[in-house]
Amino acid sequence: MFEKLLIANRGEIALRIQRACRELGIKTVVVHSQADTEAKYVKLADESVCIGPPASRDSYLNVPAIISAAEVTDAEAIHPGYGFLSENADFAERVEKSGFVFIGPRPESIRLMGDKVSAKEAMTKAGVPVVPGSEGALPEDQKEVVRIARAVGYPVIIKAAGGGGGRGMRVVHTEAALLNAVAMTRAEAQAAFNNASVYLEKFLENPRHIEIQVLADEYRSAVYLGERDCSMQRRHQKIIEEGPAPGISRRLLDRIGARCADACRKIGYRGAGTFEFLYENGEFYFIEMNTRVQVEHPVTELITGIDIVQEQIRIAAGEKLRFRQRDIVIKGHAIECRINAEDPYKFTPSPGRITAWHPPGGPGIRVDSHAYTNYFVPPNYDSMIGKLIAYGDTRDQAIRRMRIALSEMAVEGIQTNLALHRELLADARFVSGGTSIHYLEQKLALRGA
Ligand code: MV4
Repeated sequence: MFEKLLIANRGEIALRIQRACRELGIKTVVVHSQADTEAKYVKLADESVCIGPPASRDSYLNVPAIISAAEVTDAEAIHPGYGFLSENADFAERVEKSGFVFIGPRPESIRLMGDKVSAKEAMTKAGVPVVPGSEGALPEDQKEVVRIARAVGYPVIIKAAGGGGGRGMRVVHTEAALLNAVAMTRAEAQAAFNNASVYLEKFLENPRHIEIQVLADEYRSAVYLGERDCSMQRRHQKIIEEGPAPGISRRLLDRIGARCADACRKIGYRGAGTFEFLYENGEFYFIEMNTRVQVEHPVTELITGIDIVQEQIRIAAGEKLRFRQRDIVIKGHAIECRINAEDPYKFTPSPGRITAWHPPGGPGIRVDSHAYTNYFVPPNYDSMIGKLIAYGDTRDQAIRRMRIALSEMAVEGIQTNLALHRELLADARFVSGGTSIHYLEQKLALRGA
């Protein structure tokens, strides 16, 4: 096992990774920007290195500064967390070329999944069901594009190969609108991702977003750790995640999970990963794979009893997976509410000093946060300041525990979305379970009217 690990991230996930390291007996180095110098989790690390000014570009995305910090502190491995450099194949390569271990997949796997066309191709080959659409990237030939869209059937969606997470997409309802939409998406994709490659899919009108968590080791062993339902989102920002996914049969979920684990073995995937699916009318359709630890990983940790961050580190250290599929038992239900420093109605960011921080507690409650009374939420980064996770034997118990936790929790000095969470946990449709990816935005539109 490593003696010392560098954390190339900030906020709650930097603290989460520290905790995993501490339990594994690994010393931690945290790199931080000038905006995060005073944060408690920075002081808590064994060592810290300031790597630049507040702007992410100059600090958390500053590859040479991060590599230098690993060199001067004699760290052996680098954990990228989520966001920032976590899915940057060039970074993973630089880390390894500099003699450090990257806590994550091989750079080739990150690259394969970073290009959504090659990701979809690989998954098709590996037997994972994908959304019907163009075979690979759309050709230049306009007649061909028209023919492909007709064969798929309207509505269709045009997506950028270099996009993902909702960036660079366009829905097309009629043939009249097709070629212009393709040209526009291409131009935007070229500008945003330096990659004009686009592809086409059948547009699913009212799906749910279900994702499968996997772990795979160097030796082609792979397991799936159940699923999460992440349909409660606004503008591609997830707000609530839960697992298991309500109302989907375990038989169907086990079948898709087994396909994902099998795909990991086939492509030689290593580390933690997440297969994203759209789920509609009883069918799963692969859209993307994330090659990092995800914000919502605690949902899976609570229903499987597996520490995903520790397993990431063990896998990167060359250990074999410590469990087979039959050892993985999904037990109970977990719900996560993302706590954001933002206006609960207008969603504008609300950075500043937290004058009072009262986290909840009690049976089945987990709070993953780096915040505390007097913590200053810097304006330079994502507005998420913590996660509230409730576990119960049943979904109903998890909901009741989450409601209590939300009623206990208080944050003063900044605005938060706690009021929105309280409203959603009381929402009859949420309580029934199984709402689509459009539900929250539809509800908010009604609330605004
Ligand atoms: C889709 C889709 C409908 N049909 N693809 C958005 C984020 C990116 N990961 C894929 N996305 C979508 N792809 C087809 N063929 C609808 C979405 C989508 C969405 C997906 C997951 C979670 C939230 C979403 C919100 C709007 C649209």
